[in-house]
Amino acid sequence: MRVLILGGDGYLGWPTAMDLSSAGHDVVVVDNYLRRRIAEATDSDALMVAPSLSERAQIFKGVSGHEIDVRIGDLSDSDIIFGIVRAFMPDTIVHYAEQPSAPYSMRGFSEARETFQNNLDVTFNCIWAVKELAPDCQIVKLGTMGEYGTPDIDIEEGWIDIEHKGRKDRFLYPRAAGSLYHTTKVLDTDLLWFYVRTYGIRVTDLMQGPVYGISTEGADLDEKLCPNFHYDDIFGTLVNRFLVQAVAGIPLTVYGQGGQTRGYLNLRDTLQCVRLATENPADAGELRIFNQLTETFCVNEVADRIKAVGDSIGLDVSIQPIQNPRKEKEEHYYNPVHSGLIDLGLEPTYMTDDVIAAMLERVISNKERIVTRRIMPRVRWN
Ligand code: USQ
Repeated sequence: MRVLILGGDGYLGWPTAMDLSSAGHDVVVVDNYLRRRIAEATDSDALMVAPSLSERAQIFKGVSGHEIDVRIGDLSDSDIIFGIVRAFMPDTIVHYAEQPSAPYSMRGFSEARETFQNNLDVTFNCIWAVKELAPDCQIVKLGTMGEYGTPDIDIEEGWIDIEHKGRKDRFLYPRAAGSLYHTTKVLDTDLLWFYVRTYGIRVTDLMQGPVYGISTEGADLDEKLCPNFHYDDIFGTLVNRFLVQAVAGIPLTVYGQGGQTRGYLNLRDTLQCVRLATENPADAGELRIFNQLTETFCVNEVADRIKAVGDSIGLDVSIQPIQNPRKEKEEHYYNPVHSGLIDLGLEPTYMTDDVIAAMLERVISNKERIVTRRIMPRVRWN
C-alpha cells in the first residue's frame, strides 16, 4: 500500500514509518519539526539525540534496504498537504501531526492557541485533501483515551447505544477531556464524524492511552534510529518518566493520591495497532473507533512496579507523592472496553518485570545524558 505518515518525526511517527516500510509498504513521511522546536524552547529535549528525518531515513536504508521518502513541510498549510496527496495518491494517511503534550497546551494563551490551531488545521486539511483528491484513501487518525475522561460507567469503543423515553439510537460516546490538548482530539473526532457521515470518507480513530518503551524492531537496528524518548514534564509520559527517575535516583513523582488510572500500551503494540488498522481499512462512510490500550494501571501501581524491578537490579528507587499540578480525579472508576484491535489480531506485549528491566537497562546506558532539572512539573492547570 502507499502510506503517507503525517508527523513522521515523532515518538510514534518514526517507528511507524520503519515498521510499515519493513512490512513492504511504500512510505512517505512529512513533518515540520514542531515538537523539536517546542522541546528546545522549553528545555525538554529527549534522552537520546535523534538525527534529522533525512539522516535517519538514510541510516535505515543502509541497515534494512528499505526506503522512506522524507518531506519537510507544515501541514497546517493546505498547499503542502494537497501537493503531497496529489503527487503520491496514498491508500492510507496515518495522521500523527499534532502537538501531543497536555502540559504544553495548558502553559498559557500562546501555547493553547498554537495547539488548537495546529491540531485542528492539520486535521481539517487532511480531511479536505482526502475528500477532494483521494476519496478512497483511509485516514488512520491518532486520537486519545483522554477524550473520554474518567466517567463512572464503562467506556465503550467510541460509540454508545442510548435508550431515551422508549426510543433508542447510537451516538459518539460522551467526551470530557482533561486538558486543551485532549480537547483538540475531541474536536478532531467530531470533525471526522461530520465528514464521514456527509461525504462517505473512511476513517479509523484510535483512542490511545499513554505509550511507553524505547525498543522496536526497526529502532533496534541502530542506536540512531531510536524514538524520541522524553522524560521531561512536557513530553514525557508516565512510565518513561518513572524509568528515568528510577535511574537518576530521583523519587518517583506520583501526582497527588496516585489513584489516576489509564490504559497503557507498549510502543511495539502501537505499531501493531496502526499496521492492523492500515491493512484492514474501515468501510467507506464508516468512522471506526478502537480503544488502543492493552492493560490498565493506576499511577501508584506503575510506581510500585518500577520500584520493585529497579531495586531488584541494584537501583535504590523511592516514591514521593507531590502536589498534583493537574485538575483530574485522583480516585475513580475506570473500565474501558478494548477488544476491537484484539479481534483484528493484536498480540499484546504486557508490562512484565522483564520488559521493565530491559527498559531500565537501556536508560542506565544513557544515564549521563539525564538532565534532572527537566523532571519536576513546571506547568500547573490553575
Ligand atoms: N502523572 C503522574 N506523575 C508524573 C506524570 C504523570 O502522576 O510524573 C499522572 C498524570 O497526572 C496522569 C497520568 O499520570 O494522571 C498519565 O499522565 P501522562 O503524562 O502519562 O499522560 P497524558 O498527559 O494524559 O498524555 C499522554 C500523551 C498524550 C496521549 C495520552 C493518552 O502525552 O499525547 O494522548 O497520554 S491518555 O492519557 O490516555 O489520554
